[in-house]
Amino acid sequence: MLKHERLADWLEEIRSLCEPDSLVICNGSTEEYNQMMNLLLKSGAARKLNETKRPNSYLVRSDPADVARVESRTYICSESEGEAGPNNNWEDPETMKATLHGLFKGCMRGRVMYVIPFSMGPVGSPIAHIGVEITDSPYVVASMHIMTRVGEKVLENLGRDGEFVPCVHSVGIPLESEDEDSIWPCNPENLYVAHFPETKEIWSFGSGYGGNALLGKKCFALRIASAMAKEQGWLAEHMLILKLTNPEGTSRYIAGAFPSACGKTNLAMLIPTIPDWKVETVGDDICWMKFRPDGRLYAINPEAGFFGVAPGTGMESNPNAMRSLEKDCIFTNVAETDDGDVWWEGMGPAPAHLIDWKGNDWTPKSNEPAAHPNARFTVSAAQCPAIAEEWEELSGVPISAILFGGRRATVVPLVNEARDWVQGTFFGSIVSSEKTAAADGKIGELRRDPMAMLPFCGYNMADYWSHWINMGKKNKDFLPKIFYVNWFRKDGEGNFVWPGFGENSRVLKWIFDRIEGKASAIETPIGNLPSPNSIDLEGLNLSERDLDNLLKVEIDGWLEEIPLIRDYYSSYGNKVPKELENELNVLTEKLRRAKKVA
Ligand code: GTP
Ligand code: SPV
Ligand code: MN
Repeated sequence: MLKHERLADWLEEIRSLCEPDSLVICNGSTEEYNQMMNLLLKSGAARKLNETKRPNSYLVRSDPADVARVESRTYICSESEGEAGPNNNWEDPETMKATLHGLFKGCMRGRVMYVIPFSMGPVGSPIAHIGVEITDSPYVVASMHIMTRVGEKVLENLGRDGEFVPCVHSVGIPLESEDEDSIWPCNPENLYVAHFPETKEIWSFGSGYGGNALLGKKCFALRIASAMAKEQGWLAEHMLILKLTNPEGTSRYIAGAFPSACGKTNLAMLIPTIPDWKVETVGDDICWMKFRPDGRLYAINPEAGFFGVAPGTGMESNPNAMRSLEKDCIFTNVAETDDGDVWWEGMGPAPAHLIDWKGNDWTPKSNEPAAHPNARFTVSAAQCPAIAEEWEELSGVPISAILFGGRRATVVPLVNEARDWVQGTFFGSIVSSEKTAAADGKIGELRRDPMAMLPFCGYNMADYWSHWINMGKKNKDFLPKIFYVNWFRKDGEGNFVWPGFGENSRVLKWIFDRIEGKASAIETPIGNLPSPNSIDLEGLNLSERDLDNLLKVEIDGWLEEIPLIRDYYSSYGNKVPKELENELNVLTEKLRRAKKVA
């Protein structure tokens, strides 16, 4: 049996609390995966897709009330409210524990308690960490197989007393003997996604979907890991990692933070439209970074798979994603075609008839989308044709540039280079973005989402900014360059001005050449913008007017932004690092001067 005493004791504690019928320790095998999928087929939650068209793949439909992360029910339970900060919902740890114990008491009756030992990061990497998720959902077990490294190798690595993050999950619906199970059991009225950063524990109740339930992802790899990273001097970020190679064969690694459903997967898998440049994928959502003794910042992708947004993904926009999805996939809340394949908005022309994500008939005349806007695919990263050969390198890859971005129709230019790490941290801290369907709430509303971490920072955001500033102070020699990018500017008619997707390679090229000291830039009040003609626009049909729009310094727009940033900063009281306050003052001063001259 288990040689790790603390793990064994904890399993016993949770077993006696949740009262499952039985307990299974998962080994991560294909057989186990197939068993889980068979359970989902039997319950009606999953359908097997056409074996010829989409081998070994499944379509799962969740309950329509359980389709995205629920930020309003996500808690950081640190000792004091100040430590959690205004960026988080806070509850006193003891109070939350009492609530959770009430909810979890007997919650797995009639069900199996699965125990999933998993590693975030390649087993044995000095940047990796181990977790153990307890769950009563076969969908979660199957998804964790794809998204993390599961099994005996992890237990071996844990040994007798290794560190692990305990993660407890239940869909929150016990099955009494006479009950018939729901197809997708969940308990939205009593939903809690609770984190205890001091004791490094995660408890999640009532949802079976995505970031609420696959606890290795946002809960561990971002919220708990960000707290660990602060204590231990590293960075846990909501970032993609890509490898960019120029025509001469020189490669650089770039990380990029964009809010949920704002383009990380797409950028990570991009196929350049400029000749002889190459992008390969290291990660598409989460990035853990540590300084090594050589002074460079090294990154790993702690995940083993992609849980990507399906709508908008097509052969036009993201062929590498489409090719990753040809087999061995789980699709959740997409539409089903008459021949047993999948479809979603943005994949291509709509078929004349579909079964929509809720299981209803759908035709192009229907008023609602066929796939839920937050429909997702779950697939092993190894299946991506553009995966970089070093994506599982134990020591990680050295990062040369960090990008911050969001969805902004105005004000923020296509690309803007920070003069140094402090200004780069300032850029990250002021990112705002239009809300997407990845979380509950009003779509399109502009909100601050600093470093794309607003929903994922496991402690006070202002302390996190200080941590960023400190990381830069300690390691001055080879700091990555930082850029603020925006693919989402719109014209007066509401159309995107920049074509985006593969064309973003033009911006990546400029960034690469800035790292190499080749491309030129002009100093402006807001940062270093590309000088005229320094972005390669060869072969792109972009009008002079559009280019001006993309690269202009909107002095009035920025001046209007200043008081909003000031208000946002002051919501953190006096905790905002003085370096960032200073950046804001310098920016204000420069804008005022520029306005006078104009
Ligand atoms: P999470 O998995 O939620 O963290 O999201 P993500 O950041 O990986 O987002 P993803 O790449 O899946 O993009 C989500 C949406 O943004 C899709 O609908 C894309 O079509 C759209 N998108 C991505 N890149 C671009 C771009 O360069 N331009 C435009 N206009 N849209 C884009
Ligand atoms: C996000 O919302 O940023 C995601 C999807 O990557 S989820 O795993 O559901 O959080
Ligand atoms: Mn994400």
